[in-house]
Amino acid sequence: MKTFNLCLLLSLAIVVYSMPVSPPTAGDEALAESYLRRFFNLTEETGPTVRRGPSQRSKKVSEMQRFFGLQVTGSLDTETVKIMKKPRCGVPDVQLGRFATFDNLKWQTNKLTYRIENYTPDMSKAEVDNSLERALQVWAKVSSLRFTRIYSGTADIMISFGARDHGDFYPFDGTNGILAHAFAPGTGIGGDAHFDDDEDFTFTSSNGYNLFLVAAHEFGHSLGLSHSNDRGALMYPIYSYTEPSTFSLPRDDVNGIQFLYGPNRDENPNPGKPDPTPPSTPDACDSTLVLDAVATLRGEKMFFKGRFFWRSISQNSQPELNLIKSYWPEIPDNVDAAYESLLSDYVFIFKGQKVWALNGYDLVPGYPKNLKSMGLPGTVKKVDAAMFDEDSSKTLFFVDENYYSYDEEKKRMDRGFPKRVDAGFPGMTSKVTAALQVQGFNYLFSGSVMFEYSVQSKRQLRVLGNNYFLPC
Ligand SMILES: [Ca+2]
Ligand SMILES: [Ca+2]
Ligand SMILES: [Ca+2]
Ligand SMILES: [Zn+2]
Ligand SMILES: [Zn+2]
Repeated sequence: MKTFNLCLLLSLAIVVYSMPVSPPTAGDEALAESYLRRFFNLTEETGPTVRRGPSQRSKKVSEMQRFFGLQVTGSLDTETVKIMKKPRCGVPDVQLGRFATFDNLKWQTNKLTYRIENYTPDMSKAEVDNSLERALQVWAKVSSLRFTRIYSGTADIMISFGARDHGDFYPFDGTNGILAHAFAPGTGIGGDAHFDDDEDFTFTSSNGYNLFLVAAHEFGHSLGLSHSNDRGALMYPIYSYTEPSTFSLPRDDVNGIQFLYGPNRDENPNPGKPDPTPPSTPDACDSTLVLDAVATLRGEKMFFKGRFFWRSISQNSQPELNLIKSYWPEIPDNVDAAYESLLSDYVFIFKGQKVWALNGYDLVPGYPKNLKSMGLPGTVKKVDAAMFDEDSSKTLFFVDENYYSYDEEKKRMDRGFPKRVDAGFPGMTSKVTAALQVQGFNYLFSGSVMFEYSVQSKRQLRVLGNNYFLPC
């Protein structure tokens, strides 16, 4: 056993030397061991006959990195450890891919019963009832499934709150970490959902963990879905907050539940109105993709689209897709514009007449402020795109067919503005939807194409696809 540990240490030391990252601590090592065992089927070291080499762990780290869309290094780097520390569901992630099912394990009926066995002290009983009921309706709305609550006896889906050891072989882990787990369809414990009562569950607030969101995910398991690696899916294993009152089941989950149980054939509850299309996760490979906003952040690039943003650390590595809300619950989805000011070292993000500021990845207190704080006239209700010009230290705001030049130092708009966009960028006659300056070039996005301009000559050089900076 000793020699094995030494081997592992040596191989880690080599990895650490070759990368400018902090080495994993002993705590990270232990966390990784239990995380991979629990969620990626890393086998335990038992006795001298079943000795696993460091390559098995490395394989499991790679598997996990692939699942979460991280750079696949096979070693415990900072990003990987960060994911391991996030609050999540207790069900394993072993199956790769978009919506996945437990080998087609499903209920043989579409009429299911549920029973709430006990309550959490975090919320009123009415709030718990309401959260769980709405969480089941998320699935009923888009499928043939129907749920009936019973108050005694055994239901298909028995729902309970418990802490640590709570009667199955999967004890909870105290505050954070695992929030809940649920069992695939079947008799007895099959279909049941358990919530870790060491968590602080909430009804409407974004503090603690929203019971409706956690439960909607768990019931996905109760109905036969396993984890999805689609960052936008409800069945993604890591918890993230979304406004529950406007929650709409994402496309990947709808596909999953309809694959098992078929669509909802009942009449549309809002006659005249078509059913809302389930929100889908943007695809960097989609050549028709129209980005909301693009900005740099201390050498990284950020591409905003809907509820999401890609974070691109270098042009050679796979960009990482995240939910805006998982980084900044305060910043709205569907932003208008963003830019990095090299003067203040802040990234400004715009939506409507509001502007937020980031210092690195941290929100700057005192924001959101009004657009007027950027020197824009009150007649401007929103900006379409924004860009920082390194040479002049001016910020350009694109509004319809015009653009403004703002002097951040003097805190005022430059004289002679607004100008028509094509006066400053010859040939740019369509609307600018996002803008970015990179190493002497201006990139003006218009819909799904991007125009490259030389900062020096102001000439248009190339027309590029919007994923020129966003490899897929
Ligand atoms: Ca059951
Ligand atoms: Ca926990
Ligand atoms: Ca925009
Ligand atoms: Zn889960
Ligand atoms: Zn349990």
